[in-house]
Amino acid sequence: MYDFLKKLGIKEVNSGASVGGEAGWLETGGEELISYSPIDGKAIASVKQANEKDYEKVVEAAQEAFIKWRLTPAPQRGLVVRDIGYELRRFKEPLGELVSLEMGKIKVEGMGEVQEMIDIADFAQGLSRQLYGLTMHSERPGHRMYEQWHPLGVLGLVTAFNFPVAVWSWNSLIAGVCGDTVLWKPSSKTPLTAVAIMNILAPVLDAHGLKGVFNLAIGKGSQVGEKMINDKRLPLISATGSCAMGRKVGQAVAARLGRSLLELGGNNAIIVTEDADLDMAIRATLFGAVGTAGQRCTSTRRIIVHNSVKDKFIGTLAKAYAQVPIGNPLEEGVLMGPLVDQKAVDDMMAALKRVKEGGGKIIYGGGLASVTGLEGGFYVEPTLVEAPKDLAVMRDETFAPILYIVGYDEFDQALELHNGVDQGLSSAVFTTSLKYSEAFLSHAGSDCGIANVNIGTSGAEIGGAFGGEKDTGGGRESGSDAWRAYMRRQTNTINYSSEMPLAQGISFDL
Ligand code: UN1
Repeated sequence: MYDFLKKLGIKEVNSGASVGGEAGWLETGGEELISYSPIDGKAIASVKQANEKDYEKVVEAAQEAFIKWRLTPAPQRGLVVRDIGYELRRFKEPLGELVSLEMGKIKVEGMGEVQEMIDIADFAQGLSRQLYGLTMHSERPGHRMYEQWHPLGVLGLVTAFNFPVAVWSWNSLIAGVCGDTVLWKPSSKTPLTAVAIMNILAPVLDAHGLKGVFNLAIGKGSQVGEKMINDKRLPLISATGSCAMGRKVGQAVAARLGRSLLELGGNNAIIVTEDADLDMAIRATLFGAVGTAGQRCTSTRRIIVHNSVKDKFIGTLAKAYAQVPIGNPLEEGVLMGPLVDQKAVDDMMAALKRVKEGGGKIIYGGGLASVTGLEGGFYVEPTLVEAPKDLAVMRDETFAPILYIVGYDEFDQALELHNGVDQGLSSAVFTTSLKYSEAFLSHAGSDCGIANVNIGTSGAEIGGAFGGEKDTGGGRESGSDAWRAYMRRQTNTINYSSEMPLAQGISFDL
């Protein structure tokens, strides 16, 4: 066993459900789930999953805790989150390493992910004193109007494998200062990072005497996930994953008139104009498309490049691709680790088959990559495709390092191609022209939730609201005023006069 696993309290067999604190682990009754590392395909450790009964216990604990937690003053809730931030700082390296081991991103990216957690903890603590509502001028004399934000209840949180810990923190730490309690179902591909988080949290929760505020239930869809989306006791479901998953979650939650916050697929493009700084564009593209082996929601999947610079762009990028060190993500110097599992490899190969059928040309890569000593791992080559404008597979999000390159002549045409997909998460333009950059950011420009100039599509800071439009689901998480999704707004009108005037000037006297 790796040393960092011990530091994080990972055992050979771990409980899959916790209601917080050292003693909060449940004796779970579900099936055992083995977590395999994509690095070598070998088992790391396992989790005894939660079954329906365990799920029930965890929801009840979360509900019970909410009754008290919602009355704890928000700045005091902020202090708990602050202490979680301190612990995350202490465990940044081992947790980053575990993320790397369990999902395959390179160690610096794993640590970067933990840094996002630390940053959001700081943000959330500040926010705990700034959950502001507006005041309005009443149209009636002697009346006052204002709005206040109340805690919502138990948040049901479903996270994906690719950011197994950061997305937990964006949701849980913000929801936590908002006065909600949280029931977390992590991806079954990354159960151990979830166990590690609960272990890191345990001493903080114990020190503050908290149980049931931050809860975990690792389990099968039928025993945990399905239950959550249909459970009226969870007023908000926040889910990250594919568009197909989001459609299912969104419909189930809507059917019970619950709220959902969806952060789904992206099909992120960069427009490279004729006057762009190509060196910057290439560097951003490389990180965006090859980083995390193309497994970020924000990964760059399409380049829409002006035809006058297309060949140069492709030539330089192909050279850069040939130099990408592929291998064990825990080793220094490696820039691309494996895909998460065999299915991800199969999906990539199926997409490349469709590329060929649709008349696309593979300029670089396209195959599996072998790493000596790690034959059981899921390594692929980063792949560049020169694509005709109407290549059907380019419209889908394939969670793999495939980058489609399309040429254009007029900027309007580039925008049309850019917006001509179902997803709307992240986007960027590389240009030195004010005209293009403003057009890209205008109402008629990018239709995505994130639009950048001379910055790539991935690697967003936590301070902004994160999420996208169209099939990306419309949800916003993390910074700015994304906290509002985790609270309920109440409009209050107070009459301090001795009269009873009605609004809209209505008279209703006998
Ligand atoms: C995700 O892929 O689900 O902007 C989140 C980024 C990261 C978060 C990605 N800060 O790439």
